[in-house]
Amino acid sequence: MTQPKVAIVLGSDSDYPMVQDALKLLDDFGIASEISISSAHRSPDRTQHYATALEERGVQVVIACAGGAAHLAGVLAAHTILPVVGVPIDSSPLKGFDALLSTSMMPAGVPVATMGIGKAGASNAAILAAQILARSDTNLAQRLRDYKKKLAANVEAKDRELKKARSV
Ligand code: RP5
Repeated sequence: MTQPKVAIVLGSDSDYPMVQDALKLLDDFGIASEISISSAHRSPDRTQHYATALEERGVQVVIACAGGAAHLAGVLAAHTILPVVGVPIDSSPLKGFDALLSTSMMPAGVPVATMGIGKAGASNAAILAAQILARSDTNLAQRLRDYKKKLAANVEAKDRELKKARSV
């Protein structure tokens, strides 16, 4: 089995639908990843052990997704020197605003690179992880350049479609 370079950690199985696009992006970029469930609050020992083993297992970037009073990204960041990307999940009555604040407002010394709330944030976390890995992988860097070209081509195609639809 290929050694994972990116580790995605979910606070709960209920967060899984939010990261499916992100998993596909990592696959499309050819980045080996793993996904696990570990809760900073419900399974603090598991979370600590997982975080401390990441570096020696060859993982390069951690993506932590959690909702509510989300301490998962911060706790992982407390136990590793790997870059931790946090994704606030909109699973609570506060619709992710609580998770956004608790993931982003880290004390000085323990950074969490916090993305936007929900699916878009999870996808951006995957792209950011790819960008970090691409600093030492020229093939991956080229795949990221191609991805950006595809984004731009999609906008132009939509622009053409809109103009066509309005001209009939
Ligand atoms: C957080 O609580 C999880 O990350 C999830 O977003 C939220 C709800 O978890 P469940 O009650 O659905 O397991 O820890």
